[in-house]
Amino acid sequence: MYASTKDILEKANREGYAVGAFNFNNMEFLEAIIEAAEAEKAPVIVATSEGAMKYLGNGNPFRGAKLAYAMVKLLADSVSVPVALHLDHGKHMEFILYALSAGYSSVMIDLSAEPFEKNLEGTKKVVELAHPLGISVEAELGKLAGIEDNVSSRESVLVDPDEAKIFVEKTGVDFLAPAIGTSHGAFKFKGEAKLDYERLKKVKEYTKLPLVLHGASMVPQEKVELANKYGAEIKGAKGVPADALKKAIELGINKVNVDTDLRITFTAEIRKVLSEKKSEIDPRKILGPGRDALVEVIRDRIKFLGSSGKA
Ligand code: PGH
Ligand code: CA
Ligand code: ZN
Repeated sequence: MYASTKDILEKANREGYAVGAFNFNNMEFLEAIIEAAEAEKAPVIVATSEGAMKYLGNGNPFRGAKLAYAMVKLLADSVSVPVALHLDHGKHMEFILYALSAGYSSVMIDLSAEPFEKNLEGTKKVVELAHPLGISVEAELGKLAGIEDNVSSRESVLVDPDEAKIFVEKTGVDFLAPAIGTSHGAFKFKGEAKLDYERLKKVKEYTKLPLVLHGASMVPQEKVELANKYGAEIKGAKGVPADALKKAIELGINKVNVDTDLRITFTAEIRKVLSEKKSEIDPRKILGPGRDALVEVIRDRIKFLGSSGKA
């Protein structure tokens, strides 16, 4: 059923598990995510970025937002598990407004690259717009570390727990993404993967909100190898290790954002089909195996996060 992100995440926060928030750009990804959630009897969040809105609308993001909502609503209402639609990394007010008026369950306003005061003011404005519509809001504090960042610059961009407390009180935001050392994409760590658990623990203690981990893909090595075997060049790809993700969930992460793992899985499978079946020209026979591979990976991830059976 089409659901509220807030209901999904507050239950996860009370009961101490995490829910997957999976990005999609097309029908195949969306169907795979919802099929996997239904098979696992798990609540799930599906998310479009601003770029996904543009892509779905073939250049018209408001049309993309409405198409995303129409597809999600229809598919969500055809299954028994709660499915919420979220705007991921909303950075521009027009995209926030497209999501609010299209019927999204929640929006992220990401002003984390701005100074603290500007982030606070902008987030507060979005909360004031969204809450009367029954739509919940996620914000981010600190910047996600890039792979090239050294330790000293990393320190300065991670979330400040004292700021998090003030930010949450003043904005009324529903969920918070604290930067604790992850980054987006397939190359997350140069050396050893290090997350700042002390910071995470304090942010949870000070805010008590459902917390969000961005850049949470695990980058399964068998998928990287499959992709590389069939012509990809993503050697050295590295994600968040299993024990680090487990520990982050134990310390209060309730929403785990996953995009990269789905991209690698889908394209690896398609590379395989294209290279093994050179006479195949039916897009369904090329994309279909990609969709099937996604279902398996998403089911595994849902189990790992602890949300199986929580619908
Ligand atoms: C993410 C996804 N989306 O908002 O944070 O991160 O690149 O690790 O999948 P990944
Ligand atoms: Ca950021
Ligand atoms: Zn993110």
